[in-house]
Amino acid sequence: MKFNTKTIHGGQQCDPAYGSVMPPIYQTSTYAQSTPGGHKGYEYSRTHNPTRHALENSFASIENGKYGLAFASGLAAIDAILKLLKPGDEVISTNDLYGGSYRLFTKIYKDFGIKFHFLCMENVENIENYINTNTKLIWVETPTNPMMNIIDIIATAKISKKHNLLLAVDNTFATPYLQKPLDLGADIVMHSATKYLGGHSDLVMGALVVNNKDLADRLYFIQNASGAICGPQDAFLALRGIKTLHVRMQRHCENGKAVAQYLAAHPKIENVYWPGFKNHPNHLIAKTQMSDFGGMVSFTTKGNNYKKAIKIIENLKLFTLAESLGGVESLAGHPASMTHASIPKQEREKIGVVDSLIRLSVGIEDSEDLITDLNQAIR
Ligand code: P1T
Repeated sequence: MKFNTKTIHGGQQCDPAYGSVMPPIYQTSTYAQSTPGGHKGYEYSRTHNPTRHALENSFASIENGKYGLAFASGLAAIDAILKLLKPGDEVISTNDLYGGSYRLFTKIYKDFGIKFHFLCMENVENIENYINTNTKLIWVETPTNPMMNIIDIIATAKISKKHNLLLAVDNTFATPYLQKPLDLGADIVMHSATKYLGGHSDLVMGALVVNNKDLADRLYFIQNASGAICGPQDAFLALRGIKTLHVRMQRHCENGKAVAQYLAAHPKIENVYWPGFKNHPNHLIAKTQMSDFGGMVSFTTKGNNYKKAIKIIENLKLFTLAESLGGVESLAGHPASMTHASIPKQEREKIGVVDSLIRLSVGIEDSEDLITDLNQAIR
């Protein structure tokens, strides 16, 4: 099955009870048993739920993986990965990543005895300098949030395999429409399904997909033991969202390109971060591992002017100022005070998250309207 077909049919079957084409919302916590253990495959909804199961199959299918897991949020999915580790273990992570992931690493798991090294992975050779016998996991986000850096997944996977480490890739920005980390050698692919997979800004959810049975069993154990599962209503909504992922992503990419090109030509704009530009430092890697460049664009105002950046954000009418991304509607955010506020200013600025940085999640409206809106706000 090819990708577009998988978004609609992958891992899915008509409901065996009445043939309903969409999986019913099994809004139940528990399941009748005829005798202890005599059930139809479902005992308790923290462990299994048919609607969630259909979604987990869909996650696995679109990421070309064998096992999918759905969680209550993207961070709950990352939390499950970190629970594979033990005190004393070390993690090597991208230094430019979602602020909430950084907060989970440094404010929760650091206190449980796990050591994190944050580094620029644009030069993957850098990773080997930090590997020692305690290293267990490499954490990669690509494209990165919000600087749109690209990390070479194939090259990183070679290093992780050589040293027998796990490689986890946060594929939230790219989605499997653009990039399939498991095919490129990653062990775990992770999503904030809140974003493009759900696609309509109406749910909060996380996803993991793996190929290795032992790893899947350990993660299913953690999912059940810790209990950060998503509910059946949200599973239904995510399934519905995934069915249009390919058509939405196509438009996100077209509009992202139009907006990035408009901004790059604007005299009041300093830097535009979008991996589709030929002069983006990792453009060639992006071209190799992604099929297009996505709908996320970040930019700074001329002279790194914070006040002007805030004025632009306040003046936008069609772009809504809000946290999050990946919905059909366009959003604008101010990473320094919003999504990345939990990263200390000094650390933030080292990676380019300056106070004048604006991040756009370019939606699937008419691009002319989006550009008209940006134009009036910048003017
Ligand atoms: O919000 P949640 O579903 O828990 O997902 C966390 C997360 C993980 N990884 C990436 C790359 C993300 O962007 C996010 C969430 N990001 C935002 C809310 C945001 O506006 O950037």
